Amino acid sequence: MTSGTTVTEVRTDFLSIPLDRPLVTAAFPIPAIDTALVRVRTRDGHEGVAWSFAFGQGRVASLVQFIEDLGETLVGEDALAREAHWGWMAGASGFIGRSGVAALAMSALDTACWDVAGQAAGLPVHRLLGGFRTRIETYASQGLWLDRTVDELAAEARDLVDQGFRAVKMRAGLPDPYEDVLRVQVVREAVGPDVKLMVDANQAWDLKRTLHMARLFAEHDVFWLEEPIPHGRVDDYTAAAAGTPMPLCTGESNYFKDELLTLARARAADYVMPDLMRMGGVTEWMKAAHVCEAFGLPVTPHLFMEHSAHLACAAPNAVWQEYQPWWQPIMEEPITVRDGHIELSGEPGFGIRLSEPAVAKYRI
Ligand code: SMN
Ligand code: MG
Repeated sequence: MTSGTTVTEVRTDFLSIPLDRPLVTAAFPIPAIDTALVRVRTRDGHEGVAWSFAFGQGRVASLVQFIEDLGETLVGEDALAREAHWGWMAGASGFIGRSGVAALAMSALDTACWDVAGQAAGLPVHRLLGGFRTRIETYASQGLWLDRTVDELAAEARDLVDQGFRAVKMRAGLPDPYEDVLRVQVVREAVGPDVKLMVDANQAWDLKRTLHMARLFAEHDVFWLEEPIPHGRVDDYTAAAAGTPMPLCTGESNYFKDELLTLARARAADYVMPDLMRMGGVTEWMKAAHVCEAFGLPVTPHLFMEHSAHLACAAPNAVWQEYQPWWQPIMEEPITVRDGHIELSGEPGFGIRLSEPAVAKYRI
């Protein structure tokens, strides 16, 4: 049986979206946002839009190939059968490993099907999924990278506050711990006492260094300390969560709800940060959020604000959508931030309208 939501085409475009200057974290420098853009088209003319990305065109080429391979199996199927597709894609990926490129591919396809589901229902995804709220607090994550001088840090931080952000995230993880502390102090002084300041160390430290740094940062009122330790060291995260004066945030590098369940059971975080790609899309992201809810843990979505803000508005335990405008250049209309919140419209699906000229410009 076929219906209006039967998939007629899955189209994948390979884009490289340039950055003004490379992003520098403790993990690696990032020259451009290389993206696999997915469009799932259906008989009734719906077009579900989603994407996954990686750093490096060779890696994205393999992602595009994986998406095309899994995407072919959706053609002729009902886009609304999201659980069935997710299970099938996970099963088909199991032999080579479901995390990594497979999860990223599943994420774009699953998320695009959710966009179709919203369009077909005439509802924005945040209402389709739960409708807990229509706006979510956001923090600026687009600046304050590790390569900035202290003068640049101060100017950038002030500029973000002038743009209306009430919370900002900076990076840490330099070889000299006192340089990190000085930079945190500079940003705190630049933003003043009323703006929340998150610090992300991108897995640069071990447990001892984390405890030491956290004590030094505490003087500057750090709202959360993010991913200080390699993400798989759950025992060390448990010790860090118990021992750092400020809340600990982790989860962006973990895959699927099972790994977030492990973190939750181990009390290894105060804020859990599920990443849409590493969850394999909306279907699993929401389950992961509910797993965390069962442990009384807040979730804070990692990146992908165009999609994840909907999930944050649907999940009662979600807080703080990361504001990262990497994909704004391919949108017809920018995301609205008002009073430090991302506000969602009532448009069906994710309400994403792509700028075709921009997509054509960045296509490689
Ligand atoms: C981050 C993630 C991906 C690329 C650069 C930086 C960072 C974040 O960990 O949480 O935004
Ligand atoms: Mg991070």
